[in-house]
Amino acid sequence: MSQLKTAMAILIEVFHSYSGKEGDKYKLNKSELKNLLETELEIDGGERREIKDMMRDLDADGDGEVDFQEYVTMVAAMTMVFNEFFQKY
Ligand SMILES: [Ca+2]
Ligand SMILES: [Ca+2]
Repeated sequence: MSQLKTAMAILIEVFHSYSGKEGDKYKLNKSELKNLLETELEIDGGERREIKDMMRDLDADGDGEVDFQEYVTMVAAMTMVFNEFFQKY
């Protein structure tokens, strides 16, 4: 598989490995989101309010959970930040 296709497959796989743990299989609830952020992005979710703020930012349709589209939007936004970082240094 090409590199970009592999990256996409991993994005999908990571989402489902967290979203399928509780409740709606295709959405991340607060604790699933916390697990994903802490494990995959090494964001410290220790502070409860931060996760709550993050959920509110990510939850574009306001249903209280993060669906695949909202997750991809987050990953794309973070990828752009990384890209700027690499261009600077
Ligand atoms: Ca879920
Ligand atoms: Ca949502």
